[in-house]
Amino acid sequence: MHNVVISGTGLYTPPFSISNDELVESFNTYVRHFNDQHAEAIAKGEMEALSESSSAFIEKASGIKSRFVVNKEGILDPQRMTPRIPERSNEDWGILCEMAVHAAKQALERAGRTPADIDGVIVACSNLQRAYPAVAIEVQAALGIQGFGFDMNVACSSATFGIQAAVNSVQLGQARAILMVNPEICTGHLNFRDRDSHFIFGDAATAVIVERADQATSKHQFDVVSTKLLTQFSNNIRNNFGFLNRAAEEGIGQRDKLFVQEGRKVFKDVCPMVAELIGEHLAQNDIPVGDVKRFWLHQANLNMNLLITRKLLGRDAEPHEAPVILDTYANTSSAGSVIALHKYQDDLPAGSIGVLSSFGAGYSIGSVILRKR
Ligand code: CO8
Repeated sequence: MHNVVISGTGLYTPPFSISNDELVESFNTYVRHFNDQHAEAIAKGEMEALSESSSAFIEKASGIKSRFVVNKEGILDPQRMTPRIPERSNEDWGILCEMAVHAAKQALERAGRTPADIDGVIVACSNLQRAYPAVAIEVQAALGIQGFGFDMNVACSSATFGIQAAVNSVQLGQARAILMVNPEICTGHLNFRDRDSHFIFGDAATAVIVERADQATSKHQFDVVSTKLLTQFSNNIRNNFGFLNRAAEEGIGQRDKLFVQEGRKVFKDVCPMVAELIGEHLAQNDIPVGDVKRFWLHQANLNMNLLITRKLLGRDAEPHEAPVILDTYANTSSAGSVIALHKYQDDLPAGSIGVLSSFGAGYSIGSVILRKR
């Protein structure tokens, strides 16, 4: 078995940002229009009036101030409220592939590697663009990487599960190095007409190079000390979109063909599960929680992260102990914790222990213990 390191990370941030105020203005225009259109039915009590959204609520409930998106005008158009992403010819690289390649190039550069050094590609994300061919194989072709590629989806935990799959391949000698990428266009799955969730997600892509420790030369290395994963079935975060929709004439509406959740239940269920899993994982590796210099947590909700670190540390975490990126990126699903890792790692001294952790639909939870080299 080979020892394994993460030798480089990369990030692609889309060019457009939407503030809470912009998003709320578009949502409230839609609400006013809807209520005007249905005024009679609402007055008769046959229909419920829609309520407006508010920037103050969004920031207080989630910590989110803005989000990056691949298309802004389609989302903010109250007549549309969906990103406008034109279909591309099969001869052109797809948009997920393009985002993945941007992030991958930065990760390769930080790892001091070229595509010739990589033996496999894993695309791990929530928001896969099509059934097949695998986006990973497209990324492989776009970068000129030999070997194999496959896609996997474990919702928000796709990156930590992808890292474990990459680590296993390198440990076993099946690959010298793996590129693990997380291109997420969460806005494609988001119902911007749903007041409870219209503010939650943004778009981004991240990349991680996982390679043999004895061959790594990068200045940005972390030993992968251990990985631990957990899944437990829940319907509290769900999206029923899929190819079988067209085979079910009875249909049960469109709402559940986009992201839906019971946010309160998710919050209550997931926080204790995450704290327990990370605590157990550290104990199994004889690492006192107090020795952890950084928690790169999944970036869904600031209050969740504050609660999880408080449960773990027995006190409030200092901002540098659990860096926040969701204020400007919102929830970018699997990319979130990797964005935090990418942006907040260079200041750590050699020997520092950090934990990368994701949590989300499934439920699915991942913990990756890293030691700076
Ligand atoms: N503006 C103003 N008021 C609002 C709004 C709004 N936009 N929305 C709700 N309210 C009101 C409600 O009506 C309610 O009013 P009342 O008290 O009078 O009934 C009040 O505010 C409180 O509402 P909630 O209880 O819903 O609010 P919470 O405090 O629970 O906050 C959150 C809502 C922010 C959603 C919170 O519950 C949360 O973050 N939960 C955890 C969610 C989470 O982490 N989910 C992870 C999902 S991501 C994942 O796994 C990946 C899936 C794949 C990606 C798909 C891409 C799209």
